[in-house]
Amino acid sequence: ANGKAATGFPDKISAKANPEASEATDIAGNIIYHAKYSPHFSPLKFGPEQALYATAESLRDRLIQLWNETYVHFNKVDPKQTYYLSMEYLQGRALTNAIGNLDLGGPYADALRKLGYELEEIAEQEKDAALGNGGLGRLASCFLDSMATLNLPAWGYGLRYRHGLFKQLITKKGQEEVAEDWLEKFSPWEIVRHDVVFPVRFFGNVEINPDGSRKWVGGDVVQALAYDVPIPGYKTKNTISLRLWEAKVRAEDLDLFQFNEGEYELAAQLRSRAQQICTVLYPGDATENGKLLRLKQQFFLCSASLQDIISRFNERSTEGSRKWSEFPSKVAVQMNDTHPTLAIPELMRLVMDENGLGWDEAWDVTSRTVGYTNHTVLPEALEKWSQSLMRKLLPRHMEIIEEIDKRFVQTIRNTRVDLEDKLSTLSILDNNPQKPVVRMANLCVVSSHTVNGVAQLHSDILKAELFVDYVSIWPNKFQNKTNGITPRRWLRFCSPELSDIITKWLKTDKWITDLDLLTGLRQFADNEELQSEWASAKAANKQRLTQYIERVTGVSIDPNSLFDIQVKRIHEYKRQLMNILGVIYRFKKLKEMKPEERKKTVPRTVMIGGKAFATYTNAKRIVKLVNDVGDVVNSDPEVNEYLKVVFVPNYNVTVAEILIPGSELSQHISTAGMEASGTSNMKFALNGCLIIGTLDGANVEIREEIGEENFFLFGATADQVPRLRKEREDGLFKPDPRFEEAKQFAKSGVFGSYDYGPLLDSLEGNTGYGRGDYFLVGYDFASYMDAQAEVDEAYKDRKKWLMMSILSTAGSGKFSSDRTIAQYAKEIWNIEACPVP
Ligand code: NBG
Repeated sequence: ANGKAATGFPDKISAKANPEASEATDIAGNIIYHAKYSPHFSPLKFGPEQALYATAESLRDRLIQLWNETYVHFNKVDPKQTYYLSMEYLQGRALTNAIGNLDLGGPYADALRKLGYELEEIAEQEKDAALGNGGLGRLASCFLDSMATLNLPAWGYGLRYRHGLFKQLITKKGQEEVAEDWLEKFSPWEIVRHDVVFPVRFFGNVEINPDGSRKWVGGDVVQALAYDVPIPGYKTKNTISLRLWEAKVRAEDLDLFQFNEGEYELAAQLRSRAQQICTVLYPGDATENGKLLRLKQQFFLCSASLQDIISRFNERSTEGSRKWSEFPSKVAVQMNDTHPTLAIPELMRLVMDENGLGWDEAWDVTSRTVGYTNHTVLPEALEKWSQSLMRKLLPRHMEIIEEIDKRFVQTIRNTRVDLEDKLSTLSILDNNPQKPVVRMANLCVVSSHTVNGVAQLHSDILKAELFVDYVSIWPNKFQNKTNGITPRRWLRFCSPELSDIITKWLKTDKWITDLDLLTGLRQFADNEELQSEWASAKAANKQRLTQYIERVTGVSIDPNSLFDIQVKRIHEYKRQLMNILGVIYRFKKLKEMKPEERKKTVPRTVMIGGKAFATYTNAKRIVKLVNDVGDVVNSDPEVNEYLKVVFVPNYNVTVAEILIPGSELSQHISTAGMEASGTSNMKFALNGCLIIGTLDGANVEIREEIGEENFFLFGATADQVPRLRKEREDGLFKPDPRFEEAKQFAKSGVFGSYDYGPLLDSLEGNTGYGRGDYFLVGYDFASYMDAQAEVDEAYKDRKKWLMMSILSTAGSGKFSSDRTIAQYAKEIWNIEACPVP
């Protein structure tokens, strides 16, 4: 804060309740109004935290206004609307985004200055809303931004977890997890809707009525209460909703009799079971552990959302209720991965049991309404639920799933004798007597009108492998929708300097909503003036990152070194281990050099960040290894001028917003065929950061778009992987000497006394430990190191590097989530823009 205001209210500014205030003075007055009259803190103090909450509330007033207008408009026009069902949203901070999308950057900055603060300083007080694990959740958040910006009638539904993704601490032991609490004080961005409450049942049993219809009764009934997080579009009035459900019980569910008897725990049993539902985000990413609570969460999301959707469908009809056959022309439900699959049997149940329709009509309604997006081919991440667990928790849904399966199997038997022997994998129920399960992905494919992958290669793999036989049944069901990212958060707001340069050279800021316009930069890629402006924006971002690293890790890094970054969840298939082995090799070579030789090398700072699933031992060992290598390298006086290694703790959306703009090289080095898409690759490329990567996920398309000469490619291709794994198994693999040398050095004890044997042995062909180098680090290491050498060469040529960097941004237009969402709208949802006048 720049002075006295930090302790008390500036007395020259009078409080104003008007939310539409737009002059800086009026905004300042509105902020003061909230600080004084929103009873969250004791009076008198107006520190940065109070300023944050008051600023957010003043923006919330506007958001509510816009949200209401949008709601009324949608109600009037009654367009077909999409509902995006997702167990995860990684929203990050909201303040800068809201101010930017509402186009109030200038007035808010001025207003805060009048109150003695800088906007950035206030923005930094905000906690991340981290209701997601990684790419899948962040994608959902980018999609919401694009839906609002494109004025689409579309909403997100999710759960209001009390504790989002854990906070990662790095200690001597490696990663430690601490619960995060984004609601510790309160979130200024949510609006509770006390009038939007739906009952959700668990357990109980199915009763058969005299007419043969069925009813689910008994069990526990929990209430779902709606919280709306307004999502403003960029420079449009349209403001949509992320509706998050919270689990509650009614007052009468507390058994006062038992309570008075002193049986407090018994009396409050239902309440405590209800509270558990939204207590924590399920901490899985790509791997899932089946648990009762997780299944409850999934059903809670699906049931509450569908009841809400149906009530809106009826509310918007002039007669108060309308024909069910119209439902699919008014409603599209998109399932973000298999987590919300229960939407299928729940919609069937609601239509049949609560509304009296027959099976055929209900099936027609459901299968024309739901679409499914697949986000992974990793077998361990394809959800399978135990049939007995499902029957216990959701007896009616289990019946419905059995019936869907029976009918599907029957149809195949009648029409496709050639698939008879495939039925054991195609059917929804896996009746293996040892472990009977429901295969959720199969239920999705059978029931959805459309199934899509998230990058071209991934969608091709789905069609050629995972879902190949379904493709022969429904050739037109399968699509590709290459992921995208919002250019607002991931360029305009996180790198304002670079954005201004782009706007200046393109002579328009229309690229912010029409990202293909970036191709206009190509013609200037070797222009010296642009290059020098580009370099200075990059330098400023590197400087900001340098300070951040120093602050959170205590390591001082050289802002003139090459900034090389790999940030994403820690997973063996993403091969952070290959990265750090490469670093170990580089360190060893540097040690062996004479001082004058070292001087000729390109100084590098390697930054690695990401969270490991708490029980994923090898992932945690990788975190530990990176930290140990960093400790040794960074304190080695001979080498640390040329190499630094930093583990960036607690990687999240906010940290990404600092890292990505400051990066020059980023690593997307998964074993080909395993990363469905990746989305940080798009963020880095958009920010002019070059990629070293394999032909995997969206890398393939990024390389196509920005030009192969601007991409450092290495590694096996997806189609070679099965053969290479086999050769590795059969002992036919001849390792590159560099690979052996790096492993030996890692094992030698130079990096401390921790036993890295089990981790490094996973890279061996056939030891009892790992999986015989399943991820092919050994095979790809040689070409990886060659590509890294190319990187060093390219970096020495400053002009060339800058040109490549500009071309990278120029070629990133395709990866706007506006493009992705426009395609979903047209090719899957069949919805149209509905702009608020
Ligand atoms: C992840 C993939 C990523 C992809 C995101 C978003 C899951 C299950 N999948 O490659 O691993 O970019 O989804 O589509 O989290």
